[in-house]
Amino acid sequence: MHKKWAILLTAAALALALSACGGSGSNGNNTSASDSSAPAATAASEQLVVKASNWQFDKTEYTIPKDTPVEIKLVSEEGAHGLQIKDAGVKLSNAKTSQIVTLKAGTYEMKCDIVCGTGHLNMTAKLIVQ
Ligand SMILES: [Cu+2]
Repeated sequence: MHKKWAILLTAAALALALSACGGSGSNGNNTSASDSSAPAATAASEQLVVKASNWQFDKTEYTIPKDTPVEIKLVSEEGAHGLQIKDAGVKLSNAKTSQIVTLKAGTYEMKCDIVCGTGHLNMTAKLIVQ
């Protein structure tokens, strides 16, 4: 319990410090900005796992439903690879392994966007949204 109070007091002190040096007169609500532990608001109803190795993705075609939030997840099983789906605005790597997208029906080109070795140019696949 003491820890909890200490955190609350620290937060209060921070809020005071921030408002003291603000001076803009705006009465902005900063509480949400400090709440980094909350999960992302958008929840994906489906997940697509794309596994990458030297030098291929685990499938040549992936299919996901249209107009549905889908979490696209890149798993690099071997080597360091990226996954780019340009028309979907998706860019994944070991630094950022998943992204939620809601796509319209169509066929999207997937490729590795990290120069990963001799087979790099072969690392392409199709994402079919239907
Ligand atoms: Cu590559």
